[in-house]
Amino acid sequence: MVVNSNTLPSHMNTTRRQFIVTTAAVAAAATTAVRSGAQTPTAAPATTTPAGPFTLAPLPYAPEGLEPHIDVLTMNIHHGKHHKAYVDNLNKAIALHAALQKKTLENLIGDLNFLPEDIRKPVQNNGGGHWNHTFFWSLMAAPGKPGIGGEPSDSPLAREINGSFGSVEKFKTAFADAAMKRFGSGWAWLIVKAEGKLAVVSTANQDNPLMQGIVPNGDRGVPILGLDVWEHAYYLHYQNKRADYVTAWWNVVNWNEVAKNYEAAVKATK
Ligand code: MN3
Repeated sequence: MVVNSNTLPSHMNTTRRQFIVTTAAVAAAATTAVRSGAQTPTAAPATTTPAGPFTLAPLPYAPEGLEPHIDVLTMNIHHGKHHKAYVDNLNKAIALHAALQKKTLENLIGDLNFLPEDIRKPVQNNGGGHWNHTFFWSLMAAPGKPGIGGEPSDSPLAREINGSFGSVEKFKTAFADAAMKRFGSGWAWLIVKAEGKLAVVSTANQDNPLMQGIVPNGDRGVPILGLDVWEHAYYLHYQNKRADYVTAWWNVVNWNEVAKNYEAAVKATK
């Protein structure tokens, strides 16, 4: 496994900051995010997989840590095979584009229309896949510690969820509904919209609410919680029972992280 020297929080902090600002400002702010640390590689043949600039960070917990809610085999395949493939294919897509290799991941996926047309779709799918999974791992933790599973403790996040949805229970119902109604593969999200309000949205495939021009403007915002509802995320353990996976997943949600995401996203809207 290739280890990324970037930490998860720095990816995500930068992501939150960048969403709100204009594209030009995003470009200017791009120096501290998920960066291409590598030097411009010599142009590799498109058939080989370049080693960078993007890398797969290790999971922030042991792969068996989310048992029994998410099984170790699923975690190992999901992270080591699926996520790794997104990273490899993203590197491959930009292998012949030295300038793009210096950009942050948020910069690449935030406005895909800036990309050469022939790599737009591969970057959308694989850059989205890399961002979404890096984010997803950070939102979970081994159950049993304060802030993991259950409901968020009293915090600006909990108060805003209560204010926006009526209760945490009602929020969870709305979120699970978005996860269940996503036909085929995709994600359910809790986002902070540009005006600072919470919303539950869903995207197809590896799209996410940061992608302007791809995701309808009404569904755009800074993700603070996201759930992968691709079958690869649950099929080994839950087979066709997506609802059981969604129900079990709440037991490993890291509310401490979601609360941090919320506060940073709100700060970025001001
Ligand atoms: Mn996945």
